[in-house]
Amino acid sequence: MSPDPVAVEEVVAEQVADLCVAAPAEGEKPKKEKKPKPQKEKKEKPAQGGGKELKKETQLGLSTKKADDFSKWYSELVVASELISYYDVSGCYILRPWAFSMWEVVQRWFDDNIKKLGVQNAYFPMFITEDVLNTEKDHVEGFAPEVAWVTRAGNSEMDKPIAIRPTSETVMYPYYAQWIRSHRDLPLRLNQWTNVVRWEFKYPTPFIRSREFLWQEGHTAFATQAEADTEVRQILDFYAGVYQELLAVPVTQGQKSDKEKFAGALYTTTVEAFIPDNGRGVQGATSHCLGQNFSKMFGIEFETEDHGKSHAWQNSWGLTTRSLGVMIMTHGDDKGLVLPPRVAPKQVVIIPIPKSSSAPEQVAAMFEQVKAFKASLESSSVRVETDYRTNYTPGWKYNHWELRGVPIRMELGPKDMDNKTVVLARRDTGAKEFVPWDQVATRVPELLEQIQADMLAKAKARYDACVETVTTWDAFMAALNNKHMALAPWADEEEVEEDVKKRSATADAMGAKTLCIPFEQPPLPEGAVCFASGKPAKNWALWGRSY
Ligand code: 87F
Repeated sequence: MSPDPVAVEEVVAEQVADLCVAAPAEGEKPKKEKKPKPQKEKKEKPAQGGGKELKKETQLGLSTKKADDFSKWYSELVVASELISYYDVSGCYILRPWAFSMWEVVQRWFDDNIKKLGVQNAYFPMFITEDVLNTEKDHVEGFAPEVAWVTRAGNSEMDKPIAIRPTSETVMYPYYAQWIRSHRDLPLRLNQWTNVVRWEFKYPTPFIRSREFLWQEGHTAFATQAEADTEVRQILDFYAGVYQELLAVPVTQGQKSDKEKFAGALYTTTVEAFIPDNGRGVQGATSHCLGQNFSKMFGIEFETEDHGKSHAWQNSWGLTTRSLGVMIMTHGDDKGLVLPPRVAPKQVVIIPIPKSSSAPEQVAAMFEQVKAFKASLESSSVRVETDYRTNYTPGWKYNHWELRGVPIRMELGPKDMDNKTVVLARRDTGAKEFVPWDQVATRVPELLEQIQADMLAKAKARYDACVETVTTWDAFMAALNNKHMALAPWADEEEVEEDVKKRSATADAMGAKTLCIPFEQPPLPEGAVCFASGKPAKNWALWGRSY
């Protein structure tokens, strides 16, 4: 049963109000954690039938436009579309079935692909002793403030506090050291699908930054660097595939600067997305080559074919539920979610529209026809929802399914029954077409593919329009303040990056960072100089304000 739209509205308004109180100015770090208020979520009352619906109809949907207040629009959207419920631990969110089933699509796709590479799934515990966590002290140091600890069981303080995994290098690698003895034990390629906890103090945003999140983390070990290097890029291609092929979100693939790479890694590769509406870059997923850094720390050593000793070459790579947030932000509009067909939990919603004057046999025939379409589409693996509810008007139902982002709405009214046609309405463009019954089974899958392709193309055009090629500081600042990214020649120096971050911060906007050094580099002109330091440029870097 769907919730009463009025009740939902009230809850949304309350939750958004809660959020807004705590919201710092854009780019500003909150000083102190706000103590979460106990949740006051109201019972979602089932809808009452009858004449009240028309009045309620006007209240369904979002009260904020994407262009007017992006972050308010987003907070409202994720709740109203039933993806998320807020929780009384600040920075934690409930993923409702509409969100979780999209995560399952991402999981299935990625899981199938890594298994083809020979990666196996496993599960390691979520608790880490202090001693083990400190094995990689140097790399954890910067992250230490985000590690959450269990210090008490029942009423007794624990002898030694136990950390909750923020990532699992230290959990897994002591066992890699035990399991890897000979070159015959390599490669070792494990992945786990888990939750992790990072007690961040930056302002939380559903999906994008939460204190507990879901991810996969892959941890692999090889005999040679060449094998490790190859895998880093294969995995990064899969990440680009998740974003572009499933979520219809364009990304740039590249390498992180030394300042932005994972401190424990030899190098870090990344897929970078961008939210045009607030001008923020967002790291989509990272694939690291750890080199021999961790194998040396954890003693992951093997006997080589010629009876020598060598430390293993390792990679680690992770993709989180943040990916869903990027997709929601990219495609959503003032009516709600716009879901790319490949991840949409339901790809088509069929809505029969009987007239109040229709005879019972006519209604029955119409409902039978809806059932037949559902069966036929499901037999070609289309995910179908049907909405037979009689206590809502067609308009209310259209709004409801638009809010939830279903890619195609199929309408079947009395005239369509006479003409043996249906109406197909696209969520992404609003375009409608009449389709004869005998063509529905072929037209719907074709249209879904079209929508998928069009959504990516549209997002790609917007993304590309947000990349400004600049060579001077002034042009760089103009690009940033225009909510764009800047592709700029630079000297690839950490000090310069720090300096740029400071200098590009303004009263109401944070400083810019390198998002990545794109793998696809335009030619660097002879004598090109760094836009920020004037020193000889080494490459083109993509810069932006970012999450
Ligand atoms: C937070 C607290 C403690 C990120 C942290 O990117 C440690 C860490 O090591 C930490 N936040 N990281 C880096 C994670 C590196 C790497 N781990 C496997 C990934 C992908 C999956």
